[in-house]
Amino acid sequence: MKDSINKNNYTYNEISRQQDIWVKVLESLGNEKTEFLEILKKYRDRKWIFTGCGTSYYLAQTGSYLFGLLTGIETSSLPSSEIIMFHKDIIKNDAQYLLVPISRSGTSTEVVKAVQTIKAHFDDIPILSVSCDSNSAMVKESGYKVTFPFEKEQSVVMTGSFTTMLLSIVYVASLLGNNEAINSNIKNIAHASKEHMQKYESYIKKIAQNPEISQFVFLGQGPFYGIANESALKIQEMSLSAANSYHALEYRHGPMSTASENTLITIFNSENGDSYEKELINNLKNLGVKILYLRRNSISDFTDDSIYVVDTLTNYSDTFNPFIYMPLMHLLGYYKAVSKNLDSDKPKNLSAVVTF
Ligand code: F1P
Repeated sequence: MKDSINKNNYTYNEISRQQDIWVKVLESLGNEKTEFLEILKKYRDRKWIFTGCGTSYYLAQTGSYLFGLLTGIETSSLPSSEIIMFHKDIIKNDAQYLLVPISRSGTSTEVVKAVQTIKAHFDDIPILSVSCDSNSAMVKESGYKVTFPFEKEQSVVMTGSFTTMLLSIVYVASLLGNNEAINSNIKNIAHASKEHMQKYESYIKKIAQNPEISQFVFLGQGPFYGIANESALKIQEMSLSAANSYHALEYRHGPMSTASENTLITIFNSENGDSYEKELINNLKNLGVKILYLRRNSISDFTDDSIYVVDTLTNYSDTFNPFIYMPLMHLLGYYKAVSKNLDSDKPKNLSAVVTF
């Protein structure tokens, strides 16, 4: 599938290599299993607040959701700036919380300041950093860490780092339940995701090349809300296109007034969402928009030739489909940029780390 443009593009290479990295990262995290389990057991009665900026904030949204689902631990997610500015309103009693700052670089200003703010104002909030850089300022300020060997991403836009850090969170969470099905899905997810990405790459490329599409909307509920937000950010960063994201049914309450025949609406199927999504799709079709439906293959009895459909090759639950859906959204952003003659390695007005 690689053509010469792709081969020389950091972003494309980092999208393509992501599943291979997951395998190595899981191996490395496996060596720290006992330490992770100790942290989980010690702090399981606290509320774990996941935080980050940009992509890492959207990762906090999906990561906290899945972490809560797998462990039963109470979780929430916040942009790091909220912690800097509103920590006094957020933290009621410090002994009841644990902070999980997330950052590819570990140096984004707000996430580092959020960690410092928590340390300065509260005596008893443990910090468990998640990062692709174990030597970063954020990690050094934290008592605990989830880090792994990671060949630094050269691109400004975060792609493989998002899914890799998400998988590290799911892995750590899985240790508490030690559920056989979950453990086996963790082992298989890299292979399944790669196969899926390769199968659908040309399909996604074709959609991205449709010149009629200039506005993007991403709809997801539950763990897919963070995935919808991250997908919108990828399209904005890479292809400089207008993009928004919502909880799926929220789109009907106002935002759909902006829909047109130039809008592509991507819907991320969830186990709890099936019946609502079918109705939503029928509703949206009346607006004349284009629709891309990423869905579990177990509901493929619902056929509709007037929309784009991607069926998963495997029957994963909502915990694992983020790893199946997200790489395709990376490719959508990448190929939309290519079709607009933009270099996704050099996004406008952006740098790999935002500091101020
Ligand atoms: C987060 C971030 C990205 C964004 C941009 C700059 O960095 O804001 O979300 O896409 O490339 O960096 P980090 O804190 O995860 O390193």
